[in-house]
Amino acid sequence: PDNVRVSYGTAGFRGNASGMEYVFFRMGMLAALRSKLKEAAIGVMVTASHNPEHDNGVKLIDPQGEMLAQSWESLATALANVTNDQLIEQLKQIIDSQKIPLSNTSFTISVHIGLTVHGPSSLSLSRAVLDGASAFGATCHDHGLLTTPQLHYILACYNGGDIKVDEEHYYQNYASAFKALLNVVSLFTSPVTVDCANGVGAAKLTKLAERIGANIIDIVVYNDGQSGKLNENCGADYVKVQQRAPAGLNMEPFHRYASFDGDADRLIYYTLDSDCNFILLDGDKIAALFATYIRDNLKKASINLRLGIIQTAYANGNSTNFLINQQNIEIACTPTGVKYLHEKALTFDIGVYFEANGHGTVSFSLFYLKRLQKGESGSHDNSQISKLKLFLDIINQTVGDAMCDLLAVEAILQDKNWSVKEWYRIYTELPNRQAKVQVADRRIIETGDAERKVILPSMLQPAIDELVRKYPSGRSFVRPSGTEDVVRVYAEANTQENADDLAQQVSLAVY
Ligand code: NG1
Ligand code: ZN
Repeated sequence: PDNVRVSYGTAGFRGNASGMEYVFFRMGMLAALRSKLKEAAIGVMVTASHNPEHDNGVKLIDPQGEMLAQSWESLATALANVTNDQLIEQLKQIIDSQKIPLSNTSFTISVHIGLTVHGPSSLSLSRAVLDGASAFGATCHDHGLLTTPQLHYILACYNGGDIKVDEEHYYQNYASAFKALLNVVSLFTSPVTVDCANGVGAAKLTKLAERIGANIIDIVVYNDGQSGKLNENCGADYVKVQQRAPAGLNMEPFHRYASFDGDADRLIYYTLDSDCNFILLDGDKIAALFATYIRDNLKKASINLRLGIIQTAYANGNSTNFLINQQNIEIACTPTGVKYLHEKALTFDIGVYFEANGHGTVSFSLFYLKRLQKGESGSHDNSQISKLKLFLDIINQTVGDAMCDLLAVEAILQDKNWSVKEWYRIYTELPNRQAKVQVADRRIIETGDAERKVILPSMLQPAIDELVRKYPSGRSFVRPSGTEDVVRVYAEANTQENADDLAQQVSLAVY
């Protein structure tokens, strides 16, 4: 449509599902072209992640399971926005500018597709992707329902030479890795309840839990989609932003609860303390748990490597203080969007990266693997090294994966003999608030310093600074959302009242 402009953002294209077929069709074409260029299979995921049921989205996955290269995001945007009359010309332009060898027939174009919802709109959108890819003669592998990280995993295995890889392979791989690690640590005693946001994660987590065995881990699936709506009053985004449990969940103090988002790439934990206060253990706390666990085991094994945690501006100020000042761990901050965190993580031997909303994973360098192998053949006690090697196997390094991250958290807590109480007490979060403001054009706001400062309009940052000064431990920033037509506001301060107040004041300044 003439008056509609879409753009490939941090989550690909996302929006109201109706009338979006043309975008999905064109992304099928683009995936086929990219496959030809890379001589490797490309993935296309159809999902609206944590967004409401009426939305949908599409994103491309590069050969090793990583996000689409940034240089191609603008090609995706250009292709999605031309009129039908201009489509062929735009495709030709991409083929010429990228030097895509279409006449070379020695490689068969291959596109893998997954989706997270099985409704009519989702099916017709994934059909549009298949049609677009087939238009370039692609062999399409339609995997049907998958979590987003499962498609990333399958694609990486496929391009690594395992062309028979399927969903079952994923369960076998992570279930056996988890069982192997638990042979080294101890057995479970208490269940973990997982809110699956009424999304695809419910069925997939049930399968994974079956492969592991109920005698090893007791996973109780909540919000399996039988009665509730996708992402409605539930799921990781709801719990994180609202700072409350999913609707209807009866919680008991110090039990472990977790939430996935709709496509199971985000994970957060929560519990109640003895006074029944709601306690959130978000991406920051998961990152702190992973990083300190890896660091402690490396230390015991006398291996000295560069470990870093990558955060965004949304990381709680007290998590950053704890990691830098008490744990002496190196921290880097990037703009929002996993691709930026992932890229930065690769500059460390071990890069632990999480967005506060629970999306994250760990990247291990080849150098790290070599050091582990060397350490293993060395003379000293190598139980730490085998733990580290087994821990590595339960991490999905391609992308943040709620199921794998859940197994990793559970394994670490077991190994440390920690309940959720010891975990949440490693530091206390500063009270915080997220808000959003509807403005005429969110793009007039430009940010710098990893989104921690507003550059334009020039009078906004001084106004924020002045407000922040009024609140002890105050911090606040604003940025245009990459997935919604809003400006997001974040504030933290010494008390919840102050954090709420600051968020409101800053929202007014934006407005
Ligand atoms: P935007 O809408 O740009 O804030 C949200 C999340 C990101 C990321 C993307 C993709 C927050 C504050 N923002 O982006 O971290 O996960 O969605 O899904 O959680
Ligand atoms: Zn998601």
